Amino acid sequence: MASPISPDLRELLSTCRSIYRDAFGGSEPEIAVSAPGRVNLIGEHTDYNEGFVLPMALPLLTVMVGSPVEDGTISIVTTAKEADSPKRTDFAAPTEDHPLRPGEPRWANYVKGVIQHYRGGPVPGFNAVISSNVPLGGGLSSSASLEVATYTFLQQLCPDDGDLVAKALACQKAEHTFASMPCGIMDQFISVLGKKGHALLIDCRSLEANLVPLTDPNLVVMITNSNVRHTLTGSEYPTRRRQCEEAAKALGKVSLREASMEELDAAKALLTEEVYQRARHVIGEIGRTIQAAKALKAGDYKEFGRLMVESHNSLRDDYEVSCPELDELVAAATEVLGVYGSRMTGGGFGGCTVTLLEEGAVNRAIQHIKEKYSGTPTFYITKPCDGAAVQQL
Ligand code: GAF
Repeated sequence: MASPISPDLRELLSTCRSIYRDAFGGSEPEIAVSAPGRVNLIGEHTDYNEGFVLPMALPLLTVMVGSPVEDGTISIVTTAKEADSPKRTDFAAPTEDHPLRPGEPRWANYVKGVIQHYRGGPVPGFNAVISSNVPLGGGLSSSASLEVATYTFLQQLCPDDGDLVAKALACQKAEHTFASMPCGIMDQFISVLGKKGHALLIDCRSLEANLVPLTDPNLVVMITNSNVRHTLTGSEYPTRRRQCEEAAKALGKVSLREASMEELDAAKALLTEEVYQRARHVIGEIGRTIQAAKALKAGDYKEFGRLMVESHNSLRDDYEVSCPELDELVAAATEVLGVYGSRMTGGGFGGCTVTLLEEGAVNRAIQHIKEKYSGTPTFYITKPCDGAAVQQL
């Protein structure tokens, strides 16, 4: 039986349809797909070190509707307010001789990258409209949800072999090559493979995932958007990645996943203090993520919350990817009775925190955070959802 369509999804679909009619001569789209954003509960900056992560897919979605066309042109319209202009772009479907390349408008690069790296195909011309309620640049994977929505749309146009892990990898490659962001695999993986009622413990080395149930009605995952985004993200992420590779190399390891804290300490003299600290975060965080998944499975929310706070402190002090606003939000959340733990989530330098708390503490926590935070926060009370899906029009 099909699950009931959520009000948000209904709204996104109806926005897309009406814009589609306006943009494409009154015709109706034939295909509709959606792909979720994500929140990472723990395991930050571990994915590109072949470590573990524990994200869940969110009920925040990117929707894409459209139809194939005969003339080999791809025409896409976005409704994103924050997107650079123009909001419509037209280009020829790629061929071997004329591959797609990144360019302007920038928002379209995520779509073009996925078309270029699509594993089915050749991709024919098509018209499409995209709309999303994943906050852009909020650390909830708006880009991965756009990439995965695009890939899922292409699967309807010209099917690939249906390999879901390969799908996530192709979307990651699109982000590397068309958005110049050397991200790990977490965001694309969870947007493809998310499961309702579960977080996923993903082993980013083997790309295997274990389901961790999150169905206790007394337990709430609350996201708080700081509504700030510092411009450092773009340059600092590749630097962190390089520092991790440098540390692994000095330790004689393929990745920091292979290294223990004892090995790191023994090699301290070979590393700068900064690189040592980066590696200490990653090695500690990989261990914490495994422990946290065990705690969650056992219903030990206090232990899970303790590990969340430890993770935040390590991201703040050793990895240096937090910012005063995120620190304020975490400090305020952890002062509230009934809150198990809180931490920054995603790449950092702004965006969101994630807080685990008792159902009965939600109003109290929102009130307290609003009073304490120097900015204007936005709150999302969320449940784990399924990954990308084809939708009925
Ligand atoms: C961003 C990246 F895209 C992910 O791959 C991951 O590294 C995350 O930052 C930090 O955990 O979302």
